[in-house]
Amino acid sequence: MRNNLRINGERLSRRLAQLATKGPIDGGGVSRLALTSTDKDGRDLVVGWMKELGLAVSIDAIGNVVGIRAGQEDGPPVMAGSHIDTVVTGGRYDGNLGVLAGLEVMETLNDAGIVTKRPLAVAFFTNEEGSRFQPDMLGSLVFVGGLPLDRALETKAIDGARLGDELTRIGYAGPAPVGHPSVHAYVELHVEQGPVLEAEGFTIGAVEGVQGISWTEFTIGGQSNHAGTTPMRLRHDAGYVAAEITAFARRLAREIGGNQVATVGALTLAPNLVNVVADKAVLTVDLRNTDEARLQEAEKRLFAFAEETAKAEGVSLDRRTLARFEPVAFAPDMVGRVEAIARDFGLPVKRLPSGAGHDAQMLARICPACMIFVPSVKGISHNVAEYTAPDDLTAGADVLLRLLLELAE
Ligand code: HGY
Ligand code: MN
Ligand code: MN
Repeated sequence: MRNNLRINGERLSRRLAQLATKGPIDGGGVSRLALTSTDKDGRDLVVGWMKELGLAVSIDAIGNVVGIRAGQEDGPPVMAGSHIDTVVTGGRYDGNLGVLAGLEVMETLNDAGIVTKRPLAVAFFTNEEGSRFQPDMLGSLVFVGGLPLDRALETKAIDGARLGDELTRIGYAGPAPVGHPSVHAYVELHVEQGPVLEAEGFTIGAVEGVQGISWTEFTIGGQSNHAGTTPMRLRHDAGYVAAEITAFARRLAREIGGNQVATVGALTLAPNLVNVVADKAVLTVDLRNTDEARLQEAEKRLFAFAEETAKAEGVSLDRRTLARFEPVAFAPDMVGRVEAIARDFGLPVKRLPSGAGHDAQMLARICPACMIFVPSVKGISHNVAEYTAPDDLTAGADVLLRLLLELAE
């Protein structure tokens, strides 16, 4: 009976569409930055669904929300989860799919009258995206004891807000303690957000791990001056140094090759005027690689270049690490199960690393964890055009259902 159990794809797609009405933006995307009022709206909707499904909902002191479905026995739950905060130009699947597919599994089990031996849980973690508050995966990092709660609460947003104040403002500073809760195993269903599965004709990704992430913020202090009267040899142009670092990051990724990626996603100049030499520049550099040694080499070369260029231009240079996570490998036997279950369902499946960071990489610190990917059309994500076909959503959620049932027995 259990082997024939499948989720209700219609119902899953309906929930995804409903959640996407919280913070909707043109083009069918979503803007639900962590701990904003739209994040609260999304949280309230999902918590309401958790309660409707009979889950015992707990909210911890960093705003992580866990809905528990009782098993025949007590003990650490088998958890499905992800995040419902998005980037400003977000799609409706990134993170949301993993949480709503977890709910769909619960409802499917409710409909079938199945009670698993171990308890099951569905979780969403605070500030996975790391767009508003850094680092990314902040909530799950606190959940596993990787970041002290009081430090996390003091985190300042890019808009200046204090994380703890925002948590209180939206009513999600919960009573549950944080740090090392017991979880039996963790499975996260997520859209690939890259081009591999679609390009190679696979439906399921058995994710072997997550690549290393290095986020650095550079602050450059120059001298504002008249754009017309100041000879080039007398300039201390913060904007020029920021541009050099940006171009260098691209060259660096090309030279290192392999999986190396480099992104300057945020760049602000001051006073940001057409006829004034910039006296201040703030930019972020996102470096990633599946190989830790290569990632360290990339950081070393970037920092050396930035320092040299700043010195030659006679500007000051400060550097701040916003996030730094080494590559993580998922539990090999669980990766193997994702692959075997996909094959069982007749779904073409491929093993691959994750280019994006995920809460699963934090849960892997306290329990066996793995991820299931489904294809992203044209590999697009962090973009309103993010899309995954309903059949692929359903296929991924069916693999999640089967794996959770196995782990919960
Ligand atoms: O940046 C990331 O990889 C994720 O979207 N937080
Ligand atoms: Mn995500
Ligand atoms: Mn994301």
